[in-house]
Amino acid sequence: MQDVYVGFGGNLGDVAATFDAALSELLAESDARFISGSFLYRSPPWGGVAQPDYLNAVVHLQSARSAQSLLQLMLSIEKRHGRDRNTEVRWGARTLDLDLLLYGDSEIDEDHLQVPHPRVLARAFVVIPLLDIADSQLRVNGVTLRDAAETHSGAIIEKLPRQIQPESKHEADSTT
Ligand code: A4P
Ligand code: MG
Repeated sequence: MQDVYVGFGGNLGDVAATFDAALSELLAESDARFISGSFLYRSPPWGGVAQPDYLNAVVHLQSARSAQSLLQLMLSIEKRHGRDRNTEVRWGARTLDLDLLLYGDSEIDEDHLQVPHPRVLARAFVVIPLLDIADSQLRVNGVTLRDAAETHSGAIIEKLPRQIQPESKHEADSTT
C-alpha cells in the first residue's frame, strides 16, 4: 500500500458535489482506502486566463494500485464529469481536474506522468489544503510543506466550512 495524495480542482458546475462523487468513484474503482480529506478552498484563477473562481481540495488515500494505473483512472473520472480536453485551453475553466500530487516517496519522470506533480509547491491552492491532512514536515523536492506554505502567506484563498468526503459518508452523517 502506498500513501497517495490527490488534488481536486474545478470551476464549472456544482464543484463541491462533483468532488464528492469523483472521490467516491476513485475509491471504489481503485480499491483505495480513504484516510482523510482537506477543507474546500476558494481562490481566484491562477494562470492568467479569465474564468470563474476555483474550488480546490486534497485527499489522502492508501492504494495498492500503481501510479500509472491511478492516473488512467483519474483521467477517465475527469471525462465522466464533463471534462473535455479537446475544447479547453491550458489553465482554462474545467469541471474537474485531478492531479496525482504524491505517491509515497516515489519520484516518477515519464512522458505522461511526473510525481511529485511538478507544480505542487508553486500553488497555494495545493499547499494549503495539503497542510490540513499531511505532516507539515513532509518534504516535497527537499522543501517542507511548512516552508512552502510560508511562501504563500499573502495568497488570496478562502477556507470554506466544508471538507471533501466520499458520498457514503454524507449518507452516514445524515442518518446519525
Ligand atoms: N500529468 C503528468 N503528471 C501528472 C500528475 N502527477 N497528475 C499529465 C496528473 N496529471 C499528470 O493534465 C495534462 C496531462 O498532465 C495529463 O494528461 C497527464 O498525462 P491537465 O490537468 O490537462 O494539465 P493542465 O491543466 O494543462 O496543467 P496542470 O498543471 O494540471 O494545471 P492545472 O492546475 O490543472 O490548471 N486556479 C486555481 N485557483 N485553482 C486551480 O485548480 N487550475 C487550473 C488548471 C488553472 N488555474 C487554477 C486551477
Ligand atoms: Mg491537471
